[in-house]
This record gives sequence, C-alpha cells and structure tokens, in this order.
Amino acid sequence: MKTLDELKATAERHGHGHLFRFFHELNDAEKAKLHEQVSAVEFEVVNKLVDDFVKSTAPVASAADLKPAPVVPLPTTDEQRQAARGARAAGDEAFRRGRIACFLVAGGQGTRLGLNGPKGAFKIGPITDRTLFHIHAEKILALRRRYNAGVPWLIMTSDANDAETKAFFATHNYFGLGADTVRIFKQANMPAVGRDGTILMASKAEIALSPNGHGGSIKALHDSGSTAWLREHGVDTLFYFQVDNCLTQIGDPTFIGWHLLGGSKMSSKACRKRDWKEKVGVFGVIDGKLNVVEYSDLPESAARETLPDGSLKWWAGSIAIHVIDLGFIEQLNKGGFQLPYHKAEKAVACIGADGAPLALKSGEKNGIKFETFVFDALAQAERTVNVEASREDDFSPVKNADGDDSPMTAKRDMQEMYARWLGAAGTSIPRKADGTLDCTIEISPLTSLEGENLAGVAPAKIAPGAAVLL
Ligand code: UD2
Repeated sequence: MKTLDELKATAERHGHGHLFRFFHELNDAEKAKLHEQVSAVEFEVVNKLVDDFVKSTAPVASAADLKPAPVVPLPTTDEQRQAARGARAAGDEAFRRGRIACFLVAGGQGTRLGLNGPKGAFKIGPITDRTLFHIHAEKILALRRRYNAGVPWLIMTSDANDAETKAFFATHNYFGLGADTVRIFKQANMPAVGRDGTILMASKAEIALSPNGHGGSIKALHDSGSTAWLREHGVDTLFYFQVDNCLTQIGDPTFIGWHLLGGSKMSSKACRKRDWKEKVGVFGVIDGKLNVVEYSDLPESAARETLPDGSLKWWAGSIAIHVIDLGFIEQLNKGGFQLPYHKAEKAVACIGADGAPLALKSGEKNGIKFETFVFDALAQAERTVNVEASREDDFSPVKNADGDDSPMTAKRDMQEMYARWLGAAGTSIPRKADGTLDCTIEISPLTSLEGENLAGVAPAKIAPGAAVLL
C-alpha cells in the first residue's frame, strides 16, 4: 500500500484530493479505513468512466448493429427430443464425474424490494416460508444425492451483505450441505461519482462505494482463490445463477450437456419475453459475437419491433442463467481483461463540501454508479451456446414488492409448476372459476427436482382449499 503522502498526491493528481478533506478530524481507525479504501480506487479507470459517461455520452448499442442470435429451441420434434436426451446424458455424466459446481451471484443490494439484508433471506415457500437461499440449497443437496457427487456451491457476496450472508448460512447450519463445501466470497467495489465527476464521500471517513456489478464475479472468482479451489476439487464447469429466481433449475443437466457437447466457453438460457416491456436483456449477435443488450440500452422502437407473424423480433430474453467453462475464467484472468462498465444514475447518500449529509429531493438521482455485467464476457468467448428455456419451468424472479416479478407471482408460478408435476403423477387439482389454484402446494426439491419421484407420494386428489406439502 502507498504511504499516506503518496496516496494524497495520487488522489490530488487525478482531481480527487477532496477525499482527504476531513482526514485531520478522523480517529486512527477511521484514518486507517479511509487509507485502505482510497488505496483500492483505480483513479485512471474512474476518470476514464467520468470522461465517457459523465462529461460525454457513451454510445449505447444500436439495434442496427444487432442480428438475431441462434438459439437451440425447446424440443418439439422427435429429432430435437432425441438431441435433448443426448445433451441430458452428457450433463448427467459430467455431474457423476464431479465436474460441476454451482455459482450464485448474490452481491446485489435488493433495493427495489426495499430489503435491508441479503435477498436470499427472503421468505418465499408458499407453505413453509422457506427462504430463497434454503430452496437453492435444497436443490444443490438433491443434486449431490442424485449424482453421488460433491457439487460445491460458490456464493458471491459484496461488502453490502457478506457478513449477514455468512451469518445466515451459519445459523442455518449451511442447510445440511457442510460448511466446507459452500464457499462464500466477496466481489470488489466501485466508487460512485457526483454529477461533476468527483468521487462521492458517504461520510467524512468513507467513500461512497457500491458493488462493481455481477461482472465483478469473473475477477472475484480468481482473486478469492476459488478457481484454484475448484480445480483441487476436480471441477471444470460452473452453473451460474441469480439469487432472486425461485424457479431456476439449478444444475439443469440438459443445459450443461448442450454446453459441453457444443465445446462452449460460456452458454446462456434464453426465454421468450413476456412482452416488449419486460425488464430483461435480449440476445443478439454484434460483429459475429453473441451479446446481451440490456433492456435499458435497447431503444423502445427496437424492443417493440415485430416479425411478420406478430411475434417480437428481439424475443430471446436473458434470464441470467449461464454455464461457464472454468478454463475460460482462468484465461480471462491471465490476460488483464476488462469488461465494459455501464452507468446507473442513482440516489447516493453522501456528504457535501461542508461535511454535512446532503439533503436529496425525493427522486433526485445525484450520483452515478458504474457496474460491469457478466454477460459481456460472452463476446470474449471463442464459442457460445444459447438454449431456449421455458418460463414456467425456469424463470420467476422476485424483484418488486408487488405486481409483475413479485413475491405474489413467484409463489403463484412455483405452485403452478408443482401442480403440473402432481397432475402428471395423477393428482386431481382443484381450481377456482377463474382458473387459479384452489389449494396451496409446496414440494421440497429434496422430494422432487423436476417432477420425478412423485409416484406413490402424490395424493389422488386435493380437496378445495387444502394445503399439500411434500
Ligand atoms: C438482471 C439482468 C437482466 C435479466 C434479469 C433476469 C443485468 C444488468 N440485468 O436484471 O437482463 O437477465 O436479471 O432476472 O444483469 N449482483 C451481484 N453483484 C452486483 C450486482 C448484482 O452479485 O454488483 C447479483 C444480484 O445479487 C442478483 C443478480 O446479480 O442475483 C442480478 O442483479 P439485479 O437484480 O440488479 O439485476 P436486474 O434485475 O436488473
């Protein structure tokens, strides 16, 4: 680490000398903390972002450069079903050989849900109130049992929730997975800047930092020693997923098989968009490389574009489920790679020049945060595979307090999936006049991961208003 004088000179030289404005007022612990925080700031990177995003406007993706991406469709023909069975067999085999680990990115702040703690601690089980973390954990435990394999679980957190996430897992005894098989590590931070491009201070002693986006996972996997740890465990392939999607088929062996058979470095699941407004990125090819254009970067005219049959042209939404080759992550980390940053205008709590907290007007976005996105690594992958997923089996995120993508819709979608499974196992399911379920259903992933094992445990009939917990 640089000495204080060196650090002050560096900050000064880059136009951020104000970070030390109140240094003389701080106690020793605060001084040490600020010294550490400022040492971690990459001033050249921040100033380049300020030039690109604050002082001028970086170009957003133009739909004119975008070509539809090839997608392996959901199987509808015998030939496609047979190919899918081949992919499934390859995925099953990779699991049995211990090649697969699961990787959850959970460093986000869950602001839209108005949460304080980690989003994974959100209760979502329709009967049991199981949390998102608990459901994810049971899916991984079920995979371990099914394949008699280690299936390690990596979880990326951030300064915003690392301690609470670790405490949550410890309190719940790692949901029976074993502490030594769940590896929790932190991503790095990025400073937020104000409208004038200077780094904001959260207090006299702290920079306004926030997690550097889930793209930070590529570097954090390496810097935390996780890539080396995975190699020691014989793992070469990661199943990547987000914390808020209660339906994710964690470790979907067919998807993993498509990735492996295709010799892919990074693969993705695509889901038909609900409507043009849905807040998911869309897949497209730019300069021959697969990309995701985030919803906020896709012009509305392009998002609304339709094909002659009336369906959306940019229908292939990213549901943020990937399979990533470990060698690809190692290779990126060798080359001093950098994923592009994206900007987000946000309300950032900070102090003013006088050291007093800045009073923000309601809705005022005084700051700019910078994040990298993991899907930008797709363009750096030699080969990619994109596989269509069915929404009802794979995607129902908890993002908003109510309306679309809320706890209400997530619980509904989970129960509709369980009802389909039970229906296929012969259960008669009660429904109300409007077609919605007239019962409450919850099936633990330890009982069934994808509708299997229900013969013999599925009831013949569910009475109206009854609750069925399997
Ligand atoms: C993300 C995708 C969107 C779509 C949607 C599906 C981006 C930019 N957009 O939208 O295209 O696929 O998901 O649900 O990803 N996270 C971290 N560290 C960070 C920031 C986020 O770990 O610094 C995690 C976060 O905990 C969550 C995931 O990344 O698990 C997604 O974050 P989000 O909820 O902010 O993404 P969202 O809903 O804007």
